[in-house]
Amino acid sequence: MPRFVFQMVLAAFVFLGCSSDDGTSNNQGNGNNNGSGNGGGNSGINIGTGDVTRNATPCQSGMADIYPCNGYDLLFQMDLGAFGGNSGNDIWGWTDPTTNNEYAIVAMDNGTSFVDITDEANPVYLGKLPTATVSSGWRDVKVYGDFALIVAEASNHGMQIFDLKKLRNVSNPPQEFSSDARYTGIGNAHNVVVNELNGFAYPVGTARNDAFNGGVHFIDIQTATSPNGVGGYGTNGYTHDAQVVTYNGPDADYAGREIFIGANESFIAIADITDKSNPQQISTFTYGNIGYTHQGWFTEDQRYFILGDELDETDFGFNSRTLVFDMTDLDSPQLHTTYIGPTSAIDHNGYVVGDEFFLANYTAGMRVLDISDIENENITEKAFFDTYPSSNVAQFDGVWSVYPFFSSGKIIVNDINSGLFVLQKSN
Ligand SMILES: [Ca+2]
Ligand SMILES: [Ca+2]
Ligand SMILES: [Ca+2]
Ligand SMILES: [Ca+2]
Repeated sequence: MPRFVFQMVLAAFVFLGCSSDDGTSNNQGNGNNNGSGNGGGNSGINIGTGDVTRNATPCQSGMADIYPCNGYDLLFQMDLGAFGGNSGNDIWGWTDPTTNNEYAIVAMDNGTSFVDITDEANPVYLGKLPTATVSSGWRDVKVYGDFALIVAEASNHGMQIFDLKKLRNVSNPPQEFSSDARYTGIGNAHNVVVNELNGFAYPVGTARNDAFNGGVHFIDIQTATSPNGVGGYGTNGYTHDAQVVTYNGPDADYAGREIFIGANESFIAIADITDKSNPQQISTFTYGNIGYTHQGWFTEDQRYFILGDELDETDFGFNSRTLVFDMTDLDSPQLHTTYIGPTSAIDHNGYVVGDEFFLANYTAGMRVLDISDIENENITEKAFFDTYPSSNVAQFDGVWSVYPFFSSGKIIVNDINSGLFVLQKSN
């Protein structure tokens, strides 16, 4: 979310009161790794107990315990207290390639927690990696191979690099973890993007006055514990969030190229970043009733890009609006259709799996959209699980993000107010 809005809305909260970052400081441009972890074992941070708040509860007659639902059951919930957190934010997942065990990586204000969700009847909270510097309401995590990459809007945070293989043998959980490396060529960052195919991490939303104007930094993580900054792209200014793909879509002009699609606050920017020393703008485009161009994701065929604007609901008063662009020609994308949801809640992060779009819809919870007929502009809601039962109003509460990529079909959700929910499609 745009931090200026979040700060206005929640300025009274203690967890933001300690954050002084304004997006204009604490970056050192294109520096390199300092090679060291962040110490650990004695941060004094509350790592929590890992207590399960709610056990398995099927969705029956539209409810799972107190949660409105359709088509998804609750497997278990661990609230923020289980992790010693004060506010939840991003979430991602890791599947151990040797055991196929599945892990939730749960980001929050004061650190990142790791939960083995393989056996939903006996989830194991393994431990927590504290923030590298101070707390922040904005933390973001992605995975490359066996490593988690973690950034935050905390002064001088840099990018933590955590070897997930350590989760295989935790003798006395939960424990306090330390990072295995930390890239300090950035300070604060709003998000981090990974191209899983080529071993680069791309922090975005860094300081607006840094070497790349708060755009994107290119960090070679092919040897993950030795991250190396090799450039960046700032032609289009500040990037809030992005996706980077090795392009395999319909525009033959860019076959096999590495393509960056940035959500740049008031427009979308597409660039060819294959040559890290000479990235090239492809196009920029915008749309009507713009609020804040927030985050988007390609359909699997890379023909359509599904975009969330985070402030259009509050600025214009319509229900949840998600925009779909036809990207057949990356040089000239076109607005294809607009999806309007059933509630007034704001749309946040969204991800595509097959013919489904998993939307983190703040106070309306997780929403699952059927995009199988997106070509004919037909998008319909097929399921939901509402982790924020008290309302569906347009405010920054409820689901921050959802990770729908586990092969087991488990869906993990991080709710700002009530932590980790692990869900599964109803039988
Ligand atoms: Ca994020
Ligand atoms: Ca919207
Ligand atoms: Ca083209
Ligand atoms: Ca709700």
